[in-house]
Amino acid sequence: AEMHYLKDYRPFDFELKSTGLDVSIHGTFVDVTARLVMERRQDGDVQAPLFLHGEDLEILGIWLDGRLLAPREFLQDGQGVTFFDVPVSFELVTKVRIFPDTNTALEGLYRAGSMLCTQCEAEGFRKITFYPDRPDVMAPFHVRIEADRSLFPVLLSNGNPVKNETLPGNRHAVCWEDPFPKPSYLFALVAGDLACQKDFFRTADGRDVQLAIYTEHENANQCEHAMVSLKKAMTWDEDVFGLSYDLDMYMIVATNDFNMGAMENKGLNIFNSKYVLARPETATDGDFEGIESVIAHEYFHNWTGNRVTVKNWFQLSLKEGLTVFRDQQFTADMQSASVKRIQDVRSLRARQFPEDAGPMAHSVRPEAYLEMNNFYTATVYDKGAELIRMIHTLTGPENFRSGMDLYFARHDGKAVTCEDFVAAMEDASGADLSLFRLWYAQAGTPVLHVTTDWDEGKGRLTLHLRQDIPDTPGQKNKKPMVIPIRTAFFSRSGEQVLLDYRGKKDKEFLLVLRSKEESFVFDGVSLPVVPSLLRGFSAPVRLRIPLNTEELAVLLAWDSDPFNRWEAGRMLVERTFRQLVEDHRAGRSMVVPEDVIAAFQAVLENADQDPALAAEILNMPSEGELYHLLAAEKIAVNPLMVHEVREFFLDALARPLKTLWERTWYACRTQGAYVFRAADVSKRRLKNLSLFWLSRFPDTGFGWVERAAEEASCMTDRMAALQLAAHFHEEGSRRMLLDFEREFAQDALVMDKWFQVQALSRRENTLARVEELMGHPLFSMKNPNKVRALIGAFASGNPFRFHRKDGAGYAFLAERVLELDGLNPQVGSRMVSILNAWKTFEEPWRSEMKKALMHIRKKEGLSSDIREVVDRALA
Ligand code: BAL
Ligand code: ZN
Repeated sequence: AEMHYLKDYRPFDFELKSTGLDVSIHGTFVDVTARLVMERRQDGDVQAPLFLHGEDLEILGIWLDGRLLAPREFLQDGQGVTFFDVPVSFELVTKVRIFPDTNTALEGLYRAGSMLCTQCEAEGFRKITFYPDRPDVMAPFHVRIEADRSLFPVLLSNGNPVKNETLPGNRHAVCWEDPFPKPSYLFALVAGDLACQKDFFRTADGRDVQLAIYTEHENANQCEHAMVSLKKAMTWDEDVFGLSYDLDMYMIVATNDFNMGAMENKGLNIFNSKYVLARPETATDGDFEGIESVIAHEYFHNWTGNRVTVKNWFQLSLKEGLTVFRDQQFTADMQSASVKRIQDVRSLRARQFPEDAGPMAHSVRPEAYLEMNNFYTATVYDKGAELIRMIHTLTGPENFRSGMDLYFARHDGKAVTCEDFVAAMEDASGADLSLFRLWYAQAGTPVLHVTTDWDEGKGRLTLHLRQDIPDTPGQKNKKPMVIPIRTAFFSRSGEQVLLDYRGKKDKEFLLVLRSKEESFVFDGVSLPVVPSLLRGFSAPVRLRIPLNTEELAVLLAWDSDPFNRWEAGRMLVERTFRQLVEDHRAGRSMVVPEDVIAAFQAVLENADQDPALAAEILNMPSEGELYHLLAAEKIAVNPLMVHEVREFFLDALARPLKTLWERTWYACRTQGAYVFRAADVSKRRLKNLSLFWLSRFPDTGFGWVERAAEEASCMTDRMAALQLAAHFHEEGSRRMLLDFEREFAQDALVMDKWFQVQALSRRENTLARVEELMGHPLFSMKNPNKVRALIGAFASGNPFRFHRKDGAGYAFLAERVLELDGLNPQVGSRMVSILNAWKTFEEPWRSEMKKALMHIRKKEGLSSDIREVVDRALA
């Protein structure tokens, strides 16, 4: 593999008129015949040879306009095949053999249990056949699949089925036609013995679309929630964006062996079964939420991604940022909008901010990549969605909708760029987004510094704003960006006050910082006010504003923006934590101030007003989140110290609230059968948060956990109790885990939870237990869900036990990464990225992490996926 640069982009010199595939499935191999009708583009290089990508393909024959080519008439290497002499218009037929059974990378065509399925994004199609495997080459597909009828009764591909054939020797074939031209990354094929749940959806213009969810037979009864979610998503996209589905069929296939969450192949989504299968006895509220949002995300791609696709992979955020924004809006409408926003920002800070501050930092539209699979990142997805959200804020909802309409009117059926999207938004809204474009090009999280100046005599308040954008690898001395800042002010008694800004009285303002520094002047400020800035997290920046405990308590209690209430709570905790860290380092005794405790006590006392929000506010930062907080302030992380200080803080906060937590636990018990609905979900969340706090008391804690476990009647409550037991009680958890294992040994997804709970245990012997669990008959390094549940959860979800001072956690991870390098480099690359933050740690952690990275780098023939990450981490 070699580096790819955005600046080197060139259009393809040929036009692909149509693609015909004939896929013949046999015992241990599959033969793929591709028929490509092509024409040299007159506006291209008329001398250019024809290059087709192709990897790990055994050539059975190549025909040009019906003539079998001799091997000297083309040149094959590890990347593909080159033809130096092709006519202006021609038909090229290639026949290759591939081996899905030995494909452990789960890219291209591979075996997943008893079925065969594909994953082509980004560059997997080249492992199926020779092809111009780039997203700007689009063609209508005609696909014929032939296989044994007993082993593979179901044969699926994109579009509509047009023909069935019965063949000798118990074989059969199905032909599929996809009339919408598409790039190869959206191709899909599934063959297997699958159960199907059917339904239909009537579009706004009265067409009936057949809906089908395919699973293995034993999971046939677990698709109802996915189906309901799909219909909700289809309705929402019509209501909110005027977008209807286009084909006659929409199919989803669930598989246990999948690298990602799901894949939006045209008309035939393939899903990690984690995002399809659910029933109350086996799935948690989080699982139900995840299914609803991923089903919607993949469905929304049909317009943002498939109908309008990307010109090259540097533009990935064009479809991903936009589609994440759309699925966030959808979830906000279906569930609690404020909880959704809080959780998304929390995850942005936990995953994207560190990425933006680390060795893999890249802009939302990256400039270069070695391995494209490494750029399916929090930056491209989640920061990308924040960029769309800022455009939405800057233009307003109506203009945003007009911009979307214009975007589809201009670009339907085409492969375009992020720039095309911004231009459509600009043209439809009249807004000037020229400076805004820097967000696509500049990496790094801007820091927004705010100071206030109150002239009591004049009744004038001035906000001084300044932005700093940190240097990132390959990018220095950045230009100021456009930062939309939703702003309001509160009196000390919690009223949102009316102020004058540029001659206009209002209660909320959209301030837009466009230069390095700017001051904003408000009049009519006769009494002291507390500023509430960046409401709803209106820009992905780090806000630095000196508010004291009293001011933060006002916002925590009274801010009319629920996000900023939560944010005030966070600021309060972070300030307290930093003070405790200083005390700890100076050898002073630590004290949590009374007024901090009182502020959170007030939230808990009023929790019934908005249980969902209270549960978010009272859910304290994890150790991992506190590492990021310190790293952002250039304080080297000492995991032992963070643990000790956080535990001290939690104890200090738990003690005075004990009876309140008990009362809350009782008050949040839901009656009757499990229903996945927002009101119940938030009650369960607050109840299980109560249990967390109660479980911390050494004398009574396990009693509470046992009691909660006994009366748990859904998986959400069971898992909450099991996790706490696994943290705090060796004997008790052993028994509960054994029972759980016996009950669910047959259910792969539930067993993922069982592995994960143990990997997350805060008990001292967790690393040894994780190593032991690798030998469990149900664990497999070949299954990405299992790797994530055990190794991923331990290394990224259990920082206290992973970041051992002796480096044993790192050495363990390095061995797993080397193992994955040979099996599944994509998953291996995700695992090794956990070490990217090594420079933010104190000694000896820092050196131990570096040692693990160097050990990995020593391996010869390291995959490009893992090599790219390790090289950048050590650069
Ligand atoms: N396109 C890869 C999976 C997704 O983002 O939907
Ligand atoms: Zn996506």
